[in-house]
Amino acid sequence: MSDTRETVSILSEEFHRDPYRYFSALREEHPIAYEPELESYFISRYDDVRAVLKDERFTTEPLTVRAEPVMRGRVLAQMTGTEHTAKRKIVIRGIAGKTLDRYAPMIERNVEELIGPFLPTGRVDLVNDFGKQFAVYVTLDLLGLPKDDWADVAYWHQGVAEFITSVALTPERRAHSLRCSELLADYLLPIIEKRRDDPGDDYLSSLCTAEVDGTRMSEKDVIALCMNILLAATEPADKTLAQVFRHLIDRPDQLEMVRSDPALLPAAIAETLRFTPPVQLIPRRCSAPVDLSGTVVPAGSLVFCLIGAANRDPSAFENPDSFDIHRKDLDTARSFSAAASHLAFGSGMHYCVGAAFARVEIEVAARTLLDRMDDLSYPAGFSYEESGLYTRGPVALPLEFTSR
Ligand code: 2IO
Repeated sequence: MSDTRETVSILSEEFHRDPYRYFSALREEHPIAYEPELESYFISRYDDVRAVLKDERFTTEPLTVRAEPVMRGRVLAQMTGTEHTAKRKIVIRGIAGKTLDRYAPMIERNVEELIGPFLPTGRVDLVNDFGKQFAVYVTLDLLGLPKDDWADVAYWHQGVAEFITSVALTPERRAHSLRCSELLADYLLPIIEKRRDDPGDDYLSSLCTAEVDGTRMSEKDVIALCMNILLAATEPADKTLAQVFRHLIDRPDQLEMVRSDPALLPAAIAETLRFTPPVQLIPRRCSAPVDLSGTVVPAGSLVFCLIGAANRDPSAFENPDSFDIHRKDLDTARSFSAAASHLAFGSGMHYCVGAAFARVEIEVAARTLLDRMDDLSYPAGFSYEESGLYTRGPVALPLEFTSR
């Protein structure tokens, strides 16, 4: 074991600016790195991260303080045993398999509506003019919630996400997040009450009426699940979409291949998730002493999996720092399932329930946008910047294009 400060502190400005620069040194020299200020271990090797995520001695207990207060109850990832199996099945039913196809037209409509005003101008910031609103729109439509209040929902989502993804929160920001969570719950409650009494054929209604052990979930349980879905569907979506465009624009040959064969888009999305995963940290609590790469992680330790580092481990992916939609070690067909080789959706029993939906969402959005926008480039003088340690994505992605 070693101190992260021997290479770079996870909390330093340099690491935040470009964590990818430090991943090889972490993997090679400090694979189990202790960060004293966070009293946590950071795990960077692919095999170790995979082992942690698949090993139930590493529990999701950290979510009791990180998520539960703003989710107003337990999220799916906190559950185990029969409760977990039953509720995971309820959640997955509406967002996987055959039902998925019916969301494609909805996603396409949202893209057309939101990109429309920018087409005549030939300019759009894919994150701030489009992506953030797009992510909220699709989530609201997915749940069957009205879109009139999208700006409020986006604001509350932001506050709640800040709580879940922070490494340190001031008391003021903490209070703000809790207030956002309360307002979001106040907004959802009457809608949930109505759907319980008078269900439609929407996803939220199915959550409201689904039975666990022969009885419906409590209102509180539905609120928490709904908040969980809202957060998990919205927070990574605009980041992933913007990264797909960035990686392709930066590699015109690969952009051209995707344009001439849109069937390559899933591979481009999977490679984007490997190369720049939107969720960079996954926390666990170690319930027993466990040996990882020759270091014993003591029982009770807080552990963070560095997903971005694991996804660029040369022991798992050849030439890991190059973006290549044709890479052989990233079986696209499996990349949105629990058999994925990249770790962007986690691994093991809490593997992302929304992975298949995410694929459809990003694929339809990217295809529709590519159809509308030709000759993609950045405005003169643009300098790229990312932010976020937990969830991470472009601060902005201003594009110039020819409208089609
Ligand atoms: C919502 C971090 C956006 C999840 C989370 C508290 C639990 C869980 C995740 C992802 C993505 C979010 N954790 N989704 O990492 O549901």
